[in-house]
Amino acid sequence: MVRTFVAVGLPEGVRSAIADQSRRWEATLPNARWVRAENLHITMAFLGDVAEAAVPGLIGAVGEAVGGALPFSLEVRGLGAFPSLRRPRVLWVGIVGEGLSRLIALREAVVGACAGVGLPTDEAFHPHVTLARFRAGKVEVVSAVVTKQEGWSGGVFGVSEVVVYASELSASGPRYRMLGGCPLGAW
Ligand code: 3AM
Repeated sequence: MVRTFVAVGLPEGVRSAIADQSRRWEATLPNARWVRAENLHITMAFLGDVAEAAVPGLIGAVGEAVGGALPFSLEVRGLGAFPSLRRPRVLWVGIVGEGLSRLIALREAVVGACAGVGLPTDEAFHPHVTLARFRAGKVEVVSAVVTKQEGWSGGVFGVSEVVVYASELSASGPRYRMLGGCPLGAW
């Protein structure tokens, strides 16, 4: 079995902008587990354990579903917390920009493709990039950082591919391995 998810990766420039800024936020937000720069991404669908033999079919179905969409731009901007600012467990950067509706449509296509190969997901989609996880986030401190950083931007970038990843868990945190890339505008 492979622990699998489908995501939009971020280019190196955006990942390092977020990672550099995260180091500053770390000073005010201790006791958090920060996502490593190379792991920053926008999750579209978490599939959990998938049989190894089903992976090529999954990549093919996602490729078919997203191949008809044209590339578009997004911006990573502003901070927020899940499930809420009153109960912060996850700190995230938001996704904005003219491409947001395109991302939502792309996600629908991905979810449909996954369901088509017997891997349904029924979670709501909240486009975000996870930055850090807290065991018990200090509500006031997290709120202050989120409010102050409302307008912070990690940059604009082009989305031209959806990626199927394996998430390998270990004591030092998850490692994400690309199983297959599904380019936009392929047909
Ligand atoms: O992009 P983020 O970090 O929000 O939280 C996990 C991460 O999302 C999520 O899948 C992404 C890649 O690991 N994830 C992990 N386990 C999950 C689960 N059981 C999950 N999402 C839903 N259900």
